[in-house]
Amino acid sequence: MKYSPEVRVVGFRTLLLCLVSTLLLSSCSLFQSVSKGSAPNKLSIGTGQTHLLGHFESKPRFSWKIDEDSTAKQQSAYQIQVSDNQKNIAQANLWDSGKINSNKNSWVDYNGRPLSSRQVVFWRVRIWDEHNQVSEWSKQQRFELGLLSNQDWQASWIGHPATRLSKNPSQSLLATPQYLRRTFIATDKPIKARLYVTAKGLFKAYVNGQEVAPNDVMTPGWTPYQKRIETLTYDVTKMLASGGNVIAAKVASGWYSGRVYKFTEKEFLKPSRFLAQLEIEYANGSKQLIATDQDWKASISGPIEFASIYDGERYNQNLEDKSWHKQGFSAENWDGVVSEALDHNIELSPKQHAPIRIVESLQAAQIVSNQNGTVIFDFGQNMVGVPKIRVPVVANQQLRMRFAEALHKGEFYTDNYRSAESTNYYHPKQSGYIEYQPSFTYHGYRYVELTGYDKKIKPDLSWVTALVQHSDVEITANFTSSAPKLNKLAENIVWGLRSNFYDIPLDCPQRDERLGWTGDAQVFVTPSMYMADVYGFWSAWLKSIREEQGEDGKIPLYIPFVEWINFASSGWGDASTIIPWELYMVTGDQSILADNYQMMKGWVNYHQKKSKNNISNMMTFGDWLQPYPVLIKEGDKGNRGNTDFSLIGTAYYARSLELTLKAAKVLNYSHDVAQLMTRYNDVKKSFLSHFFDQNLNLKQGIATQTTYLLGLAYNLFPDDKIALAEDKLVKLIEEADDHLRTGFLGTPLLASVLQKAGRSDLVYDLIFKETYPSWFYSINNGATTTWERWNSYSIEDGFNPEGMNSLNHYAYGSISRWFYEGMLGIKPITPGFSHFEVAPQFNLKLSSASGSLATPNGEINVSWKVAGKKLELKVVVPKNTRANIVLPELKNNVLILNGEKGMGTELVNLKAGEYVISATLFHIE
Ligand code: RAM
Repeated sequence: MKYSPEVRVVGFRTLLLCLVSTLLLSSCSLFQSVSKGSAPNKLSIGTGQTHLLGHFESKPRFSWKIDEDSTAKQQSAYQIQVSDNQKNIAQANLWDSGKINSNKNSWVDYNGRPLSSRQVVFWRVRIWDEHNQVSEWSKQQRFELGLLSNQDWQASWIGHPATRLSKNPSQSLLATPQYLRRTFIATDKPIKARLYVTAKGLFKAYVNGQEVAPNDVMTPGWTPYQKRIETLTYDVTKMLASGGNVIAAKVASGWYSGRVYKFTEKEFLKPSRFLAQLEIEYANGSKQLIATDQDWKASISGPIEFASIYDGERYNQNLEDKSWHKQGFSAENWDGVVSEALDHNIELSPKQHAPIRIVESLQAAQIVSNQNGTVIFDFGQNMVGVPKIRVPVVANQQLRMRFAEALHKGEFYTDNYRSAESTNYYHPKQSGYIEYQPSFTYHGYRYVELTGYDKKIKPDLSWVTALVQHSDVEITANFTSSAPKLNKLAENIVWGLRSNFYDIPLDCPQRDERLGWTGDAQVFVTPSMYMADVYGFWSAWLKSIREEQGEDGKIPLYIPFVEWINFASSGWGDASTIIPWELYMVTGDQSILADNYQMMKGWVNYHQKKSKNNISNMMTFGDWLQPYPVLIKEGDKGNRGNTDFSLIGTAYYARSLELTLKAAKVLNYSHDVAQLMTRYNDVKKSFLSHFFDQNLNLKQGIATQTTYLLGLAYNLFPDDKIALAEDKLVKLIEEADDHLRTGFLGTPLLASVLQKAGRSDLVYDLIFKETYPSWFYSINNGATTTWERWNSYSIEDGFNPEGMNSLNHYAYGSISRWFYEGMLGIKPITPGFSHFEVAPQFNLKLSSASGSLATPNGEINVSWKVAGKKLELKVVVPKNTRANIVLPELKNNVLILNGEKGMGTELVNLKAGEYVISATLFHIE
């Protein structure tokens, strides 16, 4: 379908539409007097942090935005002042950047006196607009650094001297959780108190019986613990009293020494350790330090008898003493602790991104069955977190909580949890109502089943609330359209994001896996950036990847690495080049390239080691879970698809070289540029000659959609062969009755390749396909998240019999990238969207679409409607950016600008403002 629009600009909020070619650009500025503009706002530091306690950088990066109501459209200069004195910020005793002529408004490096641990810092910024008019100063932003190095710690790791082991509900023995406490006297009411805290394992900290951070869960999160453990900083000033105080914690093994895939028994037995440093300041200037040391008491006889990430928790009310963390409790029966010195080679550093938090609570939607003392609650949404229950129980009658993502003919379907028990037990001491929410486990579920409650009382929806947990990132996704099923898909994809952004990017949140699989991550990074504020999340995980990279450049399959599958895979390890580059394109932050450049180089060298004459023989998971695989060997499940493994490896080798080359260019590493360029061209040439004949037929093996997708998406075909490759791809799609035949690697490439080939209509066809394999197929079969397999479940045939069958995998959610880049048409021209394109792909399947994309400069908004032959498009261009609007066949049309006729071939370099464009669609094909 094509449109021939007559374009008419009918209105806009902020003055003019610069409807001209680049030549006319200079006449496009606004000849209006600009009064002192309002101050810049939305200040943030680091990778966008606005939570400013315990910051991790000694050299912070500063970002801000131009106020939306300001008359300024562009920034021409900025000035930053940094001080340790709020009242005297004008003196900027730490740093005054002076006036810097630049439109840069994010990720500006601090360049002043070195900052140190605990330091309290104030900063502000002002800007000059396009007419050199200076703004007011922004409000000051205060931030405080965490403990930046191991030297800042006087505390020791502590824990119970003995290890008690328990099993139920897991098949594995695990060290039981520990309870720790210490009393101390505060000489006065503090004016400031900070708790710096972490664990080898998981912790929940308390001051005087009060939970320090009730919504923070599973802290400190998951890093390569043998290299680095993150620490958290909390303000506990108000929790402390003059006189006697208690600081306490409960700790469990978590990812540190709990069951993670198949840790060896030996590692299960390693008990957790706790580290805390409470630093108190008094009005008279004196200070007090309470650190974890020999003076603490410990118990392994608390109510949480068992806790495992995969298997659940066991809680025994008989062992509960509600005052264990308060004053007045006698810890006489508790034991002394062992204390262990800090490890020289394990870095302690402040957490780089928001912890996992309870972000929402959901009410149960319905009770789906209630038979023989077993009741099943349906939350209507597959999700991740823990339940909070308030349930009537009978003394000494165990209450059991099970979880499921789906029901199968009314039955609880838990097969796909594999060996993860995901079951909680509560042993009540007395009859009556109990309240409970697990502390050290999490579940991926939609349904909760309770057994063992007081049968005399009729189950009630209020018994169970779902506490939704994920890394506390802001979800910005707001794509919507005239097609309800498409909107449902968009919603499901966001739930996939919410479910799997669990301190690290997980493949799935429910079975005995839940690992940071690199392949899944590289296909979802960009869409996730369009849907949520996840830059800090990704850049923190990249640090973990760097730490896990082998000396030979090898990138493990999942990060953090635990001993299970110990090799590298093409398409997976390439996360190390793809993610930094994609993040750079979305944010414009060069430091993400600088930080990861050595890793990128290491990985392309590893590719080289795994290649002969530029042709890869690296292992690969292939086009994982491609539908309709042709089974070649007996017993083969076809999980790796039919795209030639060596072709995949070589394509990724070339892609990683290309991205490393691009990074070297941005970073001005000219020596590397020359070398990488030669290697890249060589691999490209080999790719073509080794795998394809003159007519782009494969020399051997099966030609798949992904074969041509890889070549096209990664620019591996020469210009004069692109059209031919596109034809071959389209033919393969047509042969599949306009269905995709792609797995994890091919699927994310479909939309952009087809759009480039001028076949956005085919992208729409694929997205709107109702039959297997397609996205809507899952929705037709009741999906509320994205599935691991195109056919994980069908109403007709039930569950896919394969054990590997997650109903909450984000990988196929990669299509959401095209909701933003295709349907709305928003793509960066320059990194960070300071210059971007809006080229919406219209199609009869949609009469409207709208949404926004958050960029470092503010939100880009696009919405369009098509009614009959009338198109109405609205675009909001954020301050300090420029947009090109690309409409089909625009050059044939007379344009009307501000009521006046104007000629233009393109809508280019449009400045900040709101643009409303009407067009007539002459003919629709
Ligand atoms: C599965 C994971 C993941 C995938 C690997 C190859 O077990 O769930 O999604 O990347 O295998």
